[in-house]
Amino acid sequence: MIKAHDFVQPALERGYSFWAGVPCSFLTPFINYVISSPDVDYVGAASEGEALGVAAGAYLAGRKSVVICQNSGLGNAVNPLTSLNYTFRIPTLFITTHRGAPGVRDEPQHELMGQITGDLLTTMRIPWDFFPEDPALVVPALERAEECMAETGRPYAFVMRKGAVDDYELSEQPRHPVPPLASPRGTFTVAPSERMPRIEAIRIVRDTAGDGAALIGTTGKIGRELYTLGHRPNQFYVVGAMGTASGIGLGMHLGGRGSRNVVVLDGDGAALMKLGTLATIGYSQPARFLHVIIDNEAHESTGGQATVSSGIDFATIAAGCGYRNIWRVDTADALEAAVTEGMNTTGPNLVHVKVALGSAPELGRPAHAPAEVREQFMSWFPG
Ligand SMILES: Cc1ncc(C[n+]2csc(CCOP(=O)(O)OP(=O)(O)O)c2C)c(N)n1
Repeated sequence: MIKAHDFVQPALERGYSFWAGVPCSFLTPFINYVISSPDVDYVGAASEGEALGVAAGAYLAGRKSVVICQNSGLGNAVNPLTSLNYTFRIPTLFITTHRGAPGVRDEPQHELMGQITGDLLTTMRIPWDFFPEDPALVVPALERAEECMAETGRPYAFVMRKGAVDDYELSEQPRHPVPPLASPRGTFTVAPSERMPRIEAIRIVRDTAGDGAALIGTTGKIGRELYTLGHRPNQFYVVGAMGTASGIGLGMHLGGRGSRNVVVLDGDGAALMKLGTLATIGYSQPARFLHVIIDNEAHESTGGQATVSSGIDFATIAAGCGYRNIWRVDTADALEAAVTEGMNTTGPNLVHVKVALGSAPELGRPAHAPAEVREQFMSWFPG
């Protein structure tokens, strides 16, 4: 058994100061220490997939990051691990517990995942080892993890067994101030058949944001249309890991300590897939964060199948989550005005823009390889 600080302090000395995760009872002493440590920026995520998005965003802003979770959450993490971390070569240090370990009495819901945890990591080509349980083994274990991640540019995992870390009392957790409930501005006035094309909305956001703001385009044709309008190093296309664009934007803002405006171009389908992230954003209060939900009421990228968004008021949801300024728009002028104000007033802010169903003709895919996009973005982002 080790004490939490036996691991966290040497990790901090190596620069791992940005952590995100979801608790597990096996993690309690460890996570309590992490949350209580003044030197750690910790984001309590709504899901493990979101935690990986947030940690990836922090990495893009130049921070070494760690995700901690239960192995049940490994299921929630598979998509970002395989199509965000792997694809872009984002080396997050991943610590998962080992509920249901063979031979250890545990609850039935952990039985299968307990048996396959190591195999699942290996299948995802994530090198891993058991979390060190002797203080003398911590630094060598961290060195091995760092060597691996430097070599592959991809995650490395530690699997934490029951009782690996000694008890640590949870200190009082600071609560972020809750802003007054925002009143969304604007209403939708244009008939669905008359709405602007999605690429027109993206063009307005891109032009208004300029090249001084980080622009994150979600999975599918939003990212592809953003690329088609012209690649710039401040643009990052989340080609996989649908739903994580907003978490990536949050991690980027927090990791970069608000040094840049961050603008997320989300889809209605993607926003719905990780709706919990709106709560994490509202709680975290990133001041220079603008979330634009480009709503065509469909999964247009996969053929136009309806989402439930025609009956969803994202503006009210955002207000309830703690966003500060919120607009509903469906005209070009109103979108430009909302983005301009949204980037110049303390956030988190949200623009819900309704657009027509359809795509730009002959839409290409990013010709830049994901790792190249990531490298360019990181060179652009101020260190
Ligand atoms: C986890 C995951 N599920 C499903 C998909 C397939 N997929 C790619 S884009 C997309 C639709 C995205 O819809 P939305 O966010 O509303 O954007 P739109 O295409 O309408 O602009 C889907 C379902 C995926 N890439 N990843």
